[in-house]
Amino acid sequence: MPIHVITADITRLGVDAIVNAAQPSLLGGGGVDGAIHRAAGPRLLAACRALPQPSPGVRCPTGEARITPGFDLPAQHVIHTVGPVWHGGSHGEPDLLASCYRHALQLLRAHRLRTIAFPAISCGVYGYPAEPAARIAVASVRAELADDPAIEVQLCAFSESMGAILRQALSED
Ligand code: AR6
Repeated sequence: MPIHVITADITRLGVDAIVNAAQPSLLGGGGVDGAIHRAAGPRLLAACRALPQPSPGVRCPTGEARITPGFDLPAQHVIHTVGPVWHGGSHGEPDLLASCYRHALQLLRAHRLRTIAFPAISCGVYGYPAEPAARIAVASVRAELADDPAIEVQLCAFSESMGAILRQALSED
């Protein structure tokens, strides 16, 4: 179960699926979400709009994931997940963040895909501190994939500092 840390623009990666750190509406936003929608083209927004809404305006509850094609992206698919907004850490944030990684990998498997790249979910606009978020990313990917050597995971930082934090988390046991 290889896990790699890379520093890159996730929209450039030709993997089976890139993960989007979205908001519950799945209708786009700033940060990596905005970058993915721009690079994927307008068909991505149309595909997101077409997803069912379990409650008004919510296509993906926090901690869950949904899959669409990648359209104009080099990646075949986008797995949209909604990370928790950081409210100090005692409002279920760690469990919800772990749930994002778990659900994304479960969708990857369900669609018989093999390679996936994750951005640092919740670490931008949603304010999750980078070090604990990186430890959760590594631990939840390891836990979910312990029995699956076929899946290849890239943890994709957008800055050298986030890359260093992810590499540190990966080196801890
Ligand atoms: N490639 C890889 N990582 C990126 C890229 C990129 N092109 N662009 C940004 N990042 P954020 P969140 C990093 O704010 O905190 C949106 O408006 C970024 O440096 O994108 O989960 C949504 O619509 C940071 O480390 O996502 C939601 O409203 C990480 O991606 C909200 O923001 C996540 O930052 C979600 O907030």
